[in-house]
Amino acid sequence: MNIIEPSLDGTGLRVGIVAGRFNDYVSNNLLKGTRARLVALGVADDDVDLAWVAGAFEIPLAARAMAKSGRYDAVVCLGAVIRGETAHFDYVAGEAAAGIMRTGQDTGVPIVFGVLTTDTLEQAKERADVGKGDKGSDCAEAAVEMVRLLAVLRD
Ligand code: INI
Repeated sequence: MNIIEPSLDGTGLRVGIVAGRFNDYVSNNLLKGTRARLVALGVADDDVDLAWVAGAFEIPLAARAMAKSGRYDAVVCLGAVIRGETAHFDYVAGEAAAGIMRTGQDTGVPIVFGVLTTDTLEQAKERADVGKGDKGSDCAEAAVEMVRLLAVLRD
């Protein structure tokens, strides 16, 4: 069996980030983790572009525009949808997830799903916190790994 080893070499990669302003405290912490990890993996900070959108519902459209622009090797989507008391959660979270997945499938550009879906704000804060869950950092790794993996698979 031949195992395709994962590469986390981010040298030379250009990454787009779309972040939802809704629950921006959480998004900003996710962003901190993503940015720091991208740089640690060799991505130049100047090669990372960030676009804010109103909320998770808007993320797929902006991510698709970034992916189709040809300017980015990967797009990272960051945000937080918190259940609260309303059924709105299911629509926003479900459509964001489906739209983000579809964007990757349709464009062939790796799109990373860093939209937290939690029952409470506390859970979202904990997962986003750089010193705790650091989900933003995981997203940076997933982006770089997918770019490198697809390059091998498409070769
Ligand atoms: N957007 C979020 O990113 N998180 C949420 O928790 C949320 N809630 O709870 O409603 C949310 N709603 C806004 C939505 O994403 C759109 O911005 C809005 O509906 C305008 O299209």
